[in-house]
Amino acid sequence: MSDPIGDDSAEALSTADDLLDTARDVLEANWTGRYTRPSQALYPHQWSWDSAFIAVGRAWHDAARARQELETLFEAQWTSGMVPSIVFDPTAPADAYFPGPEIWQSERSPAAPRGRPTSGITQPPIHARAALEVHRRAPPGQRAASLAWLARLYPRLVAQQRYLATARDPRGTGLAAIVHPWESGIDDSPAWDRDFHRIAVPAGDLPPYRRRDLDRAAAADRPTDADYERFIYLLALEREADYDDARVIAASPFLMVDPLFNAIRLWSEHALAEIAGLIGADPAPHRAAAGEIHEALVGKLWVSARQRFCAWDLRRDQREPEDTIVSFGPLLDPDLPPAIVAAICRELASPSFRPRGDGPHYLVPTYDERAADFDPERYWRGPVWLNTNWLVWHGLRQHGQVGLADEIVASSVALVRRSGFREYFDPLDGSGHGSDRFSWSAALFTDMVLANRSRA
Ligand code: 9WN
Repeated sequence: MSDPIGDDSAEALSTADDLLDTARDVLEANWTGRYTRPSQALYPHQWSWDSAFIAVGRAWHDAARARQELETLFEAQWTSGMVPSIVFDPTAPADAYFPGPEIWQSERSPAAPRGRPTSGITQPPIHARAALEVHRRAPPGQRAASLAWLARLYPRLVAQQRYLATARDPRGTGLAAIVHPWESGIDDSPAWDRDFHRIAVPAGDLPPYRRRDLDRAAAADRPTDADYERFIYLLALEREADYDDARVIAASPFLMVDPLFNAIRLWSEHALAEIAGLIGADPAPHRAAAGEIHEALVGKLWVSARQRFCAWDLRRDQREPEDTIVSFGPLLDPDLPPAIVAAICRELASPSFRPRGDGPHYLVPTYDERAADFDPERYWRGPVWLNTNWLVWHGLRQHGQVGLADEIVASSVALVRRSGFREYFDPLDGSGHGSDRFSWSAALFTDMVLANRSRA
């Protein structure tokens, strides 16, 4: 793309059939029989929000597996309601991923499922929204099975949301806090650098470990060793607290309110209201919960002097100023005031995220390209990811911003055409980074292209 908005969306979509076939192959190859691995080499277990994204894409051609994907994940839900970020696959080799089950030791928590090792933290609660999308795509002959599935999943989805609204909101702010950057799913984002980089790992505190990700991906694409050490240190503190939420929150040096995480929570509450209507439950509590999150998002995370949503470091009561993809998350709120929607769209179309010039450019970078530490290749510190593209695309369409939304689809198609179903992409030259044949890239590409074709 020589021009950031030059690719013709209609043409890109009509010529994407070969890529849709490859996307299907990727999902097929990564299917284990019960769930889909994010990627064969780098992520050989089940990840929480990956499974939700994957189910959304799969639903277009294999509704039964899409349902199974989410059901498998929720089998490992903790009794607290928490859905763990990783469910470990006992058939994967022990050295397949670090940190593995022997490091997490989820069995230390009485709330963890017995005999099913998981991580001890969560990920963004996109699952209710994903379940609704899966149901909407059910072929007519599967409507009854799909409704029965929704009815089975509903109490689990409600428990997941209730957990976040209670255990993760100890100060009653209306917003859920995360205790580890991995919980955001946007792990290494500059959005919380100021807080995260203050964490000094005491010398000799961590036993030696070997990063497995660097065996399988380029070091320049992955988090630095210093950041990785902080990730593992936080994990160790949470493990020491036996993953007891009150103790973790009291001990964690990282306590962050992420606008994207909470916008996803809100979006899922609206989805739960719709699901409740479909299965004969009461939608009202979900609409009320969404309303409360809306008030808190706008009241506490919108920084009018900066004209953007900012992450909130709860420990220091500071709004983080970095301009990242998480600031666009609240577009998922259908009740966002038009003036705020307009401000977000201005930022998305600004030189920070969509520079106009002679060189190629692809949407949407995950960090302000004009920031001194913008890095077009490193994990969450600049590259385009297809899951954040999908979320922003949904948010824009919901607010009638079809032009910008179509540009995101066109960029996504152009990136995949150029580099395949990579985990993330350099917004400046479109090169692929991280793992290859990445499941959510295949799934969400499928969803964006097919939904756009049918304007579904
Ligand atoms: C840690 C699986 C996961 C995604 C996250 C992404 C990355 C893991 C890692 O991979 O995180 O959970 O080892 O880097 O940041 O969003 O769910 O695809």
